Amino acid sequence: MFDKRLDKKKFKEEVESNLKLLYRHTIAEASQQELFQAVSYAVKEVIMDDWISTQKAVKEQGAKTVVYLSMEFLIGRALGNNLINMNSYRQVEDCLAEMGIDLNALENQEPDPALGNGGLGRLAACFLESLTTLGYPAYGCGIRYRYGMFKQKIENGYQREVPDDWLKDGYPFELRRPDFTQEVRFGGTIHFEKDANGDDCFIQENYQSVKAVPYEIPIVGYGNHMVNSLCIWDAEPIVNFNLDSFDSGNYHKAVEQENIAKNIVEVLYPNDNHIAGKELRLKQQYFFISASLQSALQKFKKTGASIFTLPDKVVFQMNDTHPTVAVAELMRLLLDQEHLSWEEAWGITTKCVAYTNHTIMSEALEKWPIDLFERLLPRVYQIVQEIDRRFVAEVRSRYPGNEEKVARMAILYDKQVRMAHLAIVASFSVNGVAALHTEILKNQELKDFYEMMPDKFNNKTNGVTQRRFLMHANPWLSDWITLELKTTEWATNLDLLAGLKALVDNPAAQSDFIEIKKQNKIRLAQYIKEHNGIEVDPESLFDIQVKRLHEYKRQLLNILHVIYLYNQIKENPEQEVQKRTFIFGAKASAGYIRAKEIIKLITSVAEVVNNDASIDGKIKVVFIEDYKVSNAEIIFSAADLSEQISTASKEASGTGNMKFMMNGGVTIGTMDGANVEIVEAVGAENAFIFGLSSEEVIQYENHGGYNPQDIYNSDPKLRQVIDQLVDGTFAGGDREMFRNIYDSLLTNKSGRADQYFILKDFDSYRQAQAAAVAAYKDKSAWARMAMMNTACSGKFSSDRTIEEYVRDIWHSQKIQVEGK
Ligand code: GPQ
Repeated sequence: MFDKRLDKKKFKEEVESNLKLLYRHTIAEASQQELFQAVSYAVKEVIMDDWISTQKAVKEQGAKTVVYLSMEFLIGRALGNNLINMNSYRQVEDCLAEMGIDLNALENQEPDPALGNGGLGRLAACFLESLTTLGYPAYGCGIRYRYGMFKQKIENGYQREVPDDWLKDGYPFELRRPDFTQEVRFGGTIHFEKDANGDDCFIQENYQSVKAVPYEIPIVGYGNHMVNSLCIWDAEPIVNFNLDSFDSGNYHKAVEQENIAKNIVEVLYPNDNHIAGKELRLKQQYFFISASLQSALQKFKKTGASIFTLPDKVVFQMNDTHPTVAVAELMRLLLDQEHLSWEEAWGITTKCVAYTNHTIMSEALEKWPIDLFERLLPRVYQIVQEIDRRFVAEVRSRYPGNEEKVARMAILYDKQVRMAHLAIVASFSVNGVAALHTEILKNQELKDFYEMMPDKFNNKTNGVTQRRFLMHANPWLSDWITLELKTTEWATNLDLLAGLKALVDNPAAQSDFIEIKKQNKIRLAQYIKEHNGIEVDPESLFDIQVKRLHEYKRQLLNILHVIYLYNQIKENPEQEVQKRTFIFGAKASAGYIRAKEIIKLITSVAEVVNNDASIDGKIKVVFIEDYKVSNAEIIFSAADLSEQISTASKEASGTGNMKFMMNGGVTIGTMDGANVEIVEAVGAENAFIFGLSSEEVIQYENHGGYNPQDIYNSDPKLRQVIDQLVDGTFAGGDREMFRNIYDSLLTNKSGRADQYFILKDFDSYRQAQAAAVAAYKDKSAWARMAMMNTACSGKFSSDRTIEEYVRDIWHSQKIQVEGK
């Protein structure tokens, strides 16, 4: 169905005219990048009409708007996905082919806007896409980082971080909106004066301020003409040089302001599930929150409605604790600008804000030193103090004499502001991101809060958009699904994939499925050849772990198991074994030393294994450089086995697990996060589950851990693997290179020995791996398993997740947008 406005002739003319306007070039003269820009502008031209219509419809229909506040939006490339969602991908592909242009090559010209770290940022992007596809008015608010997530280079086996200058050629899909500029103030001193009416009036002096300028990126819904916006804020200095009359004082002030503005949005902190606690990070948080809330209130006030109806018209969903200063900022605006009483302001705020928790990792829970917080945000801090004072009084009256509880629950405690507590106290909804995670929040991490306010707590199991991760990422499988189901409806109703269950025993369907997987493996093998120079065999079992590098995600368990296999193959050279390719992709936070050591271990094992002629290519190890949304799309579709092996209880949900599943990857994993629900959906017989349960892990943790030495001493093959970390086998004879990893597993030099239960779970993992390989031998049985995974993945569409948020939290309504 070609979007009728994307008339071929007109489209071609548009591309040519864009090339002329932007570059004074003809098609023949244009570079690939110029062609990408010209084509993107031509596509944007069409999007614009729907964008305008959507704005109009939202206004006219007065529907409630979801405002998704997030420090991260990992949106990935836009061109291909916009075309998919406009139902025009194939037509534009043909049209460009007629002009001698390869759409796929153009897509590779697009920078991959990496305004996020990993799962949390990607979830926000999937949510915006699903909200739009489902017809709900929504916008995301975030930061227009000058440099997003760094690019990863692997040099000599080590990760090197290279700045991601994603804006260098200009980003065609954004729109600068200077008329919606806001001022954001930091620091200074505050006092109150009486105004003419005798009311307290709040005065801030000697503050620094910056201009927040929004850029909007269109979020295109699938086949419904709806276009929502992602609004990302840039910072600009507030004073302008007046070249005629500046004295040196002004000059310095101007330069200073320029620097403050530049610094704020300079770079995304590359920490995932970990808080660096830097002042600049708090500045970033307040910067985009203050701008977003001021702007939301202005928009609302334009409608002329009473401020007391704000909760009927907007809901602010806080993506983890990063945006939770929103609680106090909304209070500030209602108190100081709208002149409401505390009770009135609190009544409104607590009906407008909701909080999603994404982790139980204690190092990820944000706590700001009070002195820093107060210095940077003096008025906001006063408000937090008052929220805390009232909350603590409430806890005391509910639990008289229980000062331990007060200490555990207070917002301000031990010279720190606990952002999660601020969020929970103010929010009308607190949700976890998978059933198991929410249970752990209720029964462990947030137990006190759950007991005091049980009604706030709810679960919203994550999901992912099938438009990007199936339709765009895996066109072969998508076409086949459409052919078999005789409809494209699954694009917006993923439960329909259940219809494929009828085919899982059909030999013809099985061989189609195998052939599609093979094509995807060949595509990935080509990528690996081009980017890593490693030859991998598409007939081998592709075993893939791609995600951020974190000890709790246990890439270390995976690579230790690879070492174990390597040893077995070397010891038994005659034995027939399944050919396997172990593929990793992971960025480590720049300051996370252990994570970087694990990358070096993986690349070092790869070096040895891949170059050992004696094992005859039976196993290969590949570390894919610079794992990001764009290459993720070709990775998920190529997996036979999906590694989801976090220490049980640690992975809140995981979303990569869902992307693999949709594409027919079979999970090898622990009963953690959403794996639990994946297994429930697909059946335990169609996954390989191993390891401690979350209860067992928590039990051990509550009793100081366990003793890995016992396992080391009783399992000689595992001991051999661990010893190889310090005998130079994978380090060119260097016995120290992996000493820290070795120590972390066996001693408690730096914290608990084997904190992530790698030795404890090793044997069970080894067995699960062996079972997977045995199952893979039977091609037909494996195809059945893989097909069952696709067929049962309906639940993991972010459309389902969004409908649940709407039903239980947001209570917003769909709107209709008339296409032009
Ligand atoms: N997650 Cl707190 C991140 O990606 N970054 C973070 O800073 C925090 C959480 C992830 C979490 O680890 C995954 O289990 C989830 O699937 C994901 O958020 C989305 O909820």
